[in-house]
Amino acid sequence: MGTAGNVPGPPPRSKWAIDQATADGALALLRRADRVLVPTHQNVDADALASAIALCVALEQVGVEAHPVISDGNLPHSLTFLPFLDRVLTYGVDALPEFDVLCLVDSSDRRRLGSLQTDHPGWFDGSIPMVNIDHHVTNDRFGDINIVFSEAASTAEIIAELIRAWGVPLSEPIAQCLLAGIYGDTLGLRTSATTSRTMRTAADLVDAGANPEPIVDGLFRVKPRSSVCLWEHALREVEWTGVVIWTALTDQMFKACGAVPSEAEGLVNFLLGTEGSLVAAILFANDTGWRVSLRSLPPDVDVAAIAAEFGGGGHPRAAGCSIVGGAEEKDRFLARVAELATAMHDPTADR
Ligand SMILES: [Mn+2]
Repeated sequence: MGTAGNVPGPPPRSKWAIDQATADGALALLRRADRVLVPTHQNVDADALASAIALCVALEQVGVEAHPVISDGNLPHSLTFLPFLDRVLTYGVDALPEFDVLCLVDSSDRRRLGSLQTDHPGWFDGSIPMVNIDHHVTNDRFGDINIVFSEAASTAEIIAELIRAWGVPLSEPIAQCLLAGIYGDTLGLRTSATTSRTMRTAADLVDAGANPEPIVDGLFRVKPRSSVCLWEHALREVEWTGVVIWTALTDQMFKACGAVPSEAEGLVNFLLGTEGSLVAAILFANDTGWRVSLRSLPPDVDVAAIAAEFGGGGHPRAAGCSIVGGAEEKDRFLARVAELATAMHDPTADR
């Protein structure tokens, strides 16, 4: 296949593979458990929750009792289209059962678990066996068994492969969950992390009975009026430094609109389409300062590396961190992001 002009070719084929002995070892550990807890990261997204649900349903088919748990107690309205939500426990709302093994999916580290982890640090200190299934490049491999592939575009892709390795049949609800996870992290097979393999896995899931339409509606089309209200407020406050386009969201804005933080997730991707910007940022005001969501447009700007300088992490094109302090710390942060992004970016590579 030729490429026209200076348009780069497709990304290299994704070659990651789950070692059969590792898959068997994970299943053996999970089978030894009386009960497994599968907590999601805070600000749960489609990939995290759908992967947790799919994994628990698959485990049930091999006789393992496992429960997905929303660790920060907040189920985003946009995820209510997922199947088997009645099986999901919400921390702080539902009583958690006794458990003896933990399986973390889509969490780069244990601190990502939010209030579940801060309320019960002893559960995550290594005394309870842990399986770690993830695709974040910043994953610190905290598990007793780690199934971590940063080349995978979503954790759901890894779960699909793991279920295959375990020989568990791919039922229609499992396929529906996994396709939702893939669509969630790839924005409907559109991000640069999306490989031909991601698309093949998605096609296999459709063949297994998954229906993309309710996923596209649920994730990208249908939104509450409160989201439009929040976007209206956020867009009015947008500032553009030339390199960084950003806006800040305050509690007052969320209150005025009756909106929740997850309703701002699409906004950062919208801002990223601004010509001339390298990085888009949304700053969520909190008690100690700001929680920041970062996205990069050019492939050579690695926001995971930028976020890491501020104690955060994520993916090269989508990452997050926190700023402690007030307006001065915020301005210093934004200036540093601009400086780092400019240093990383080769303008001659623009097309
Ligand atoms: Mn993910």
